Amino acid sequence: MKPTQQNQFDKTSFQNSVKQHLSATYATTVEHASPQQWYLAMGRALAEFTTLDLLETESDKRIQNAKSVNYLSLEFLIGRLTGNNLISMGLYQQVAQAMEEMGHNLTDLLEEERDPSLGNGGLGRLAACFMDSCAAQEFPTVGYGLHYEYGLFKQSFQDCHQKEAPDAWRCVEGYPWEVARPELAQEIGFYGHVEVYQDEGVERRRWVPGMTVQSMPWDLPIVGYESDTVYPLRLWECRAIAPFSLASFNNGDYFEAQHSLIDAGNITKVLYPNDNHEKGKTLRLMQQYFHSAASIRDILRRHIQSGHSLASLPDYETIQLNDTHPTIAIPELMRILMDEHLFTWDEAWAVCTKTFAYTNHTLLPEALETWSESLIQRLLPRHMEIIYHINHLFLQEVRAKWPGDVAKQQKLSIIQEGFHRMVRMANLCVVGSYAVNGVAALHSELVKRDLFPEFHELYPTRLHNVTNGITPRRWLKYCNPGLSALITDKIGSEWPADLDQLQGIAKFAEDGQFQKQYMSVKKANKQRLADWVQDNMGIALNTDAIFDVQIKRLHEYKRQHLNMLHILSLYYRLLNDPDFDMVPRVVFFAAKAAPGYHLAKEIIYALNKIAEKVNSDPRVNDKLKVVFIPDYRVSIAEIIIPAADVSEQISTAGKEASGTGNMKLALNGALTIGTMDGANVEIREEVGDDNIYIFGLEVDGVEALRAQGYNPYDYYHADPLLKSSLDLLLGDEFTPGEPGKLRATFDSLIDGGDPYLVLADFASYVSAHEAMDEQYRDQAGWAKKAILNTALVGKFSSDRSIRDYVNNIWKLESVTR
Ligand code: 26W
Repeated sequence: MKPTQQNQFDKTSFQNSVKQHLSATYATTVEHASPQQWYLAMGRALAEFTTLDLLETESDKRIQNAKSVNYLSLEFLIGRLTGNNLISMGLYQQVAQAMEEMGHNLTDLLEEERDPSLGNGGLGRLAACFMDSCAAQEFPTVGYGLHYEYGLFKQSFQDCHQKEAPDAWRCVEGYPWEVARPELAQEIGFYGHVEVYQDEGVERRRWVPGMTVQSMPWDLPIVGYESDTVYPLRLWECRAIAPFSLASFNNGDYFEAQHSLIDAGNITKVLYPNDNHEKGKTLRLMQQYFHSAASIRDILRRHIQSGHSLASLPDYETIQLNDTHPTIAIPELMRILMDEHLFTWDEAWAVCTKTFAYTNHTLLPEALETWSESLIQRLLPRHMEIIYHINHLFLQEVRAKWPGDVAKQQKLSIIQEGFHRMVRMANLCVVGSYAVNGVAALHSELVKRDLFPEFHELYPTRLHNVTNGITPRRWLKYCNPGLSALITDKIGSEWPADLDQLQGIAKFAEDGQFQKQYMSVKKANKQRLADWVQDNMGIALNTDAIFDVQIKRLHEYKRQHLNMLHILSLYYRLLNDPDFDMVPRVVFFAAKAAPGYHLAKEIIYALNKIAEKVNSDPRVNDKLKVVFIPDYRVSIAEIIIPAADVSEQISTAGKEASGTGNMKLALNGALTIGTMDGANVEIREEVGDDNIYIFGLEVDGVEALRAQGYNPYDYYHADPLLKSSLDLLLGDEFTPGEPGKLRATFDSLIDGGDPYLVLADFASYVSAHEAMDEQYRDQAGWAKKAILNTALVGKFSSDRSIRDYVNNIWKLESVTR
């Protein structure tokens, strides 16, 4: 299907609209406008199309009468929208031409856009890929998130240390793609108390909040690929209800009067930068409730305005909870149905448990959310009552299933007993949802086996798997135009909407001519990255080297420090073993560390220090370079991924729920070096054992080693290369005159007990790298493997993930426009 925009696009009126925005919106002229203003005006002119389609989609009766999914997520890491939307609208060439005629290069203008970095990492990026796939396949969807004033912090390096700076992603002129929807604003309460009253002989309860704020929605258009469907990503901004209390204003107490304004403004001020680690801060719970309450009200408003009864909610709406962050939506829906719409408990519970579904994204204990009972009690007193009652009824079920088993009740209870009683959000989610899923086959098995085994016994059909995916529009067609053109040349242009078609290039994997074309695209992408590094970091790179890439949040379980040890081992061998021969290699990192995560920041510091020394050491003879690219974000991933030869997916087995960078890199022809963890397991299934480099302990090996008592010293003393590599961290090799400045990593691995088994996997990791080095010397053989990676990872299109959700969980139909 072709977009109407493409057929109706009128170049002259588009150019006029851009000029109109230059003058009317940005108060400048064609002669004086900066590139930034040209980009903004172009964005506004394009957004006129998408806003119209958004409103049309919204008022389409067929959509109102169909079942929709509401994707609730505290994070949507959408990346730049302009280039991607142009591709979806089918207008890329035409707009490039139109802008060229006005004297502007489209590629340069697209560089003017700031990344809206409204997410931390995997979970937020997944939400963005899922929105794209819902729109592409026209499954009715609304995404609900928060309109943070500051997204994830900007990272820079000062003396090799991470420095954080606020990221005001919208800039003063505003973001051209967003449209305010003040008519959909609502009031959201906090604090206060619960009133009990009699209503015709029935005892009822109502919450009287002590503070109310306003939720103001901003819609971003999610444009369906080559369709006219545009769904909203609705982001809530928190505002004060009235600018200030008139009474105190008239008292002359102007600053007191603005107090509420200051408080309310705080709620959506900034995205919390913790990934996989919860901190239990009050403002974070306020964000979560604000997000849930605004979204639930909006869902109910749409439902009622479409003429449906509240009891029929599950027939028209399903609510997907992206991890436990929006869990409070469950008691909120209960509260509204009972207290405002006079449902009985059983009626309300029947609606809730047919409406909510929950995705688990992590098994790490420190990431599982618990909130203090006393905090919820204070902030949301009515919700706490409802949670108690949910738990009371649930524990009756537990007692019926396991009579007399007190330990079971304690383990499963939504309330964790103890000095400070805590509410376990994951337990509340499992009890209140009709479906719970993990994000890769292995992860979902571990969810059943280790995280929720009793829930699985109690509700045997509730737990599912939906393996994650990535949108091929952004992560191949848009970011890798060279490879896209080569693929289209061989198999036609339908593959971005049906990624399994990539199998069609497998038959060219051994075709010498195709291999050369494929590798020359890779080379050009490596040059593009090398140019970026030269321009932005002043490091010269050799594009004949292996480009070895690890890009993801900095976390011990992801083991950037295992990669560091490998680098140290190469450096050691280059300096000490005259016979050591290696293919030149550039190791790239990009990663942000949570500002409070001390060891993660020490690892960044060490990698930067090592890079500084290695890159300028004439003794390594340009065989080894280390490049830590600052401020990792979607737009830099779009440059790194197409240029990668090697993809590092080296988490401790059982720790990475899925990973999605692994999929993007494989799709773009990087060979994975990885553990049997997350989706790596399924990537191996798809590409075959010959085309992936698997190393290290598997989940059962990890467990066995821990059970027998793991001692990192044994490995340190038994493996001379490991010892030599680690010892480099103790001296002043990388910090001249200041020995020991890099010892934090050493200490955590040796005295700290090496909680992620880095030392145990070192030898096997080094051998896997040696095998890759050997393979790279045979370029034809390497090309074959790379081509097969591209050809065989069609399964990891997020279109497939969304179809799995639709068929197995959401049960809804697409509505084509
Ligand atoms: C409350 C603190 C907090 C913040 C974020 C806890 C947990 C999270 C996220 C769930 C962490 C996250 O992004 N998990 C990642 O989700 C991806 C998408 O499913 C997976 O591919 C990654 O393996 C997983 O780490």
